[in-house]
Amino acid sequence: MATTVTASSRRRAALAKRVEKIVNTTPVSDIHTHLYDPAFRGLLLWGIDDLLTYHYLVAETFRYFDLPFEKFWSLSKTQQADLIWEALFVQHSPISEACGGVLTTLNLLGLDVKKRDLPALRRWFAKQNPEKHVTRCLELAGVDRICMTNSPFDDVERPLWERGFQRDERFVAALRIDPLLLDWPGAAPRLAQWEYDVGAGLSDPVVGEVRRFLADWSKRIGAKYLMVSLPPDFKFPEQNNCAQLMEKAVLPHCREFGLPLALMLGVKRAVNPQLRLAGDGVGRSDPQALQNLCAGFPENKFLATVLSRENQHELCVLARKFRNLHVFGCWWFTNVPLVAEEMTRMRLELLGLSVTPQHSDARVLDQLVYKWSHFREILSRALTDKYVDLSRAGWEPTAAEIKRDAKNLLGGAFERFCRGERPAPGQVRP
Ligand code: HDL
Ligand code: ZN
Repeated sequence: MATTVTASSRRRAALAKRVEKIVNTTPVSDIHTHLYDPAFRGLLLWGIDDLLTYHYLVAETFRYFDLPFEKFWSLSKTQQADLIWEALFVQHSPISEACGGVLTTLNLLGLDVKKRDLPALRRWFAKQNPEKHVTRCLELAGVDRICMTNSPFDDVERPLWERGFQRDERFVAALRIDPLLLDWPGAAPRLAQWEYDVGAGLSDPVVGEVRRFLADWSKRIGAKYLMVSLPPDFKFPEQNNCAQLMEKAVLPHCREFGLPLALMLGVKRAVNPQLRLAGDGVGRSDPQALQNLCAGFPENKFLATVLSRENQHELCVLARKFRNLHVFGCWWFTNVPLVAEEMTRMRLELLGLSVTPQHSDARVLDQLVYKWSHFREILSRALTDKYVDLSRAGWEPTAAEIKRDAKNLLGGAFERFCRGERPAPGQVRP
């Protein structure tokens, strides 16, 4: 018995090594981030102080001190980073995912973290060339395509798109439309200001102008998909502006342009407004709304991720029912090893390879390095276990098949879903 166990554990170890090597060398399409083309200059965050003042760490830091929120916000970024470093890395071990991620990134950048020398870290980053640092982080993370989050309602970002700039082809645009759907009374006057003939109502001519707005911006940025984050109580169909605009303007626009609509469900905005970007929370969504959309609009393609751990299984089962639904990412509060591992295994076991198990949601360039390093470990473990299960039935995956599967999961399935391709019967995709 001992001999058999040793032989099978040796086989597993050999397979694990092969899978890990393939997963680690398969380039990733990161399908949702808050990073920006370097042409956006200051909007692209990078370096140690941006890493430390990431809103995940801000939220965690406030748990360790009674500093008034407004006092913290009045500090400079460096002063905020000093407080965060002291609280989360010096006075306590940085064991949370967001803190550990900072150390993974610094370590993979070749920096010595055991000295706990923040000034020395700052000196290193201060010497980096921004353009070269972009390439270094992408190469270290193994990411060759980044989807941005682009909003015409962002007053800093909009003028840059209106002026036009030389695109970095590694950065792909996605059209974010939360204000349009979630705050129509606030969005309508802005569209009117941009010379779209809209009043507050949703008459046919107004809907036509909203579609012109969506068409103009989809073309201007070369949108890969449209996206919106939605509250836990999102219902569809519904007699409200959100559902009406989605049905009458957004979905027809997506069909006309052949673009997926990404629905990010379950976010409770401003649960604690004093935390600003760090103040959002999570709520359980009603999967019926997504079911109604997928069933009611079979010609539309829906990308979906949900924020509540409790919704993950329902989302996978829904994707089994609707081939126009593509599940993606361990979003935000689910992007911690315990939950991400559970979600990834659930998805492989319920959806096979027709899923995009992760996106980074990175807000700081350097985060790509840790977010993809941590997830690749999870994916390699889960994939290896699935291949071991297959090998027990005599099915040994070839290296080419493992490469094909990894490519699928790290962006290939997403690209095919966006193109709307489905292999003809008997045609095996590369
Ligand atoms: O709405 C979103 O796209 C979320 O990802 C929020 O931006 C959130 O603040 C975040 O960064 N999550 O990781
Ligand atoms: Zn996001």
